[in-house]
Amino acid sequence: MKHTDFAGWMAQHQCRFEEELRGLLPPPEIAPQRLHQAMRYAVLDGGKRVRPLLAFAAGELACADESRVNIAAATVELIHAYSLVHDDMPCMDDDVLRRGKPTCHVQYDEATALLVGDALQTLAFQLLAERRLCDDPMRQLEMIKLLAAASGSRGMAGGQAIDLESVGKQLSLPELELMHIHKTGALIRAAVLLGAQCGTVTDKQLARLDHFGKCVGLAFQVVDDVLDFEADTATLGKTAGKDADNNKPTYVTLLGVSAAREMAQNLHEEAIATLVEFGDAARRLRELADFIVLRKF
Ligand code: GRG
Repeated sequence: MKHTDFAGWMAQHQCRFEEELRGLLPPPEIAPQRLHQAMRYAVLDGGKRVRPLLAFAAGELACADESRVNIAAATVELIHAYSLVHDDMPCMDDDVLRRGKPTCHVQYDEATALLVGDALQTLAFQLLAERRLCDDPMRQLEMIKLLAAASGSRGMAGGQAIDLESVGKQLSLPELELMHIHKTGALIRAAVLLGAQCGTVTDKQLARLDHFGKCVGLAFQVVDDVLDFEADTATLGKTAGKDADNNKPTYVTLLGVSAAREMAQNLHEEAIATLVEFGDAARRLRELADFIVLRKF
């Protein structure tokens, strides 16, 4: 990797990863063309790629082979993209703008968007089962289980269910935290752990990385709530102010903006403290934690 500054590192990985995704997705000219085109529409040319970047940073820390981390990162991004497509549908958040362009069901149609989500999710698991990510087959099986747990009813999908049930309700801070640890945090945590497990890490190091992932996952959501409240639609590339419009409990409604920012800062400090023993090997993870908390979109 040529770049030593974070911006260069990030840009180079984002660019390379885009090509990787292009190659992993089904070609647009292969039948069923419309579904394949819609899958590519939902995944390519957009998004910050925060989860893949976390996987790359954790992979670097664990001296993993980059070609293996590429696959791990792609599986997480495919699950993330599926969740955004389904979340935007009329039966859920009912939104028209995502990543600066019309949402998948607006650009195509609802039935196609539903299938796009289904097919992206299964593609993620197909890749995880098909490609060699580490030398120990048992560990690879654990990686498949990890992504399944992070995505399912005890992870992201479960968090989304709590989210839908909480509309119009007043949640306590622990309840809100529980929702977000599942809805947003589980996949972010999985990204860090999958990236690291493509390389060499001890169980103790993995536990530290898990705690790091938990802290940045929650910090990501707190910042997301603040941005939804403060930023504009053009900057975010998605409809701003949706939480208030939907009468959803958020860190901003519960704590106010400045206490929410303080909470993100505290989580950031805890995340950084968790990385101390890794020294310079954790440099990119530290920089990503900074990026997650300081981001403007
Ligand atoms: C439909 C099973 C199912 C789950 C949906 C993740 C999710 C659960 C819904 C997304 C809604 C949302 C706005 C969640 C808040 C945090 C979040 C995941 C924001 C979007 O992630 P970014 O900012 O998006 O990483 P980009 O576009 O940059 O990839």
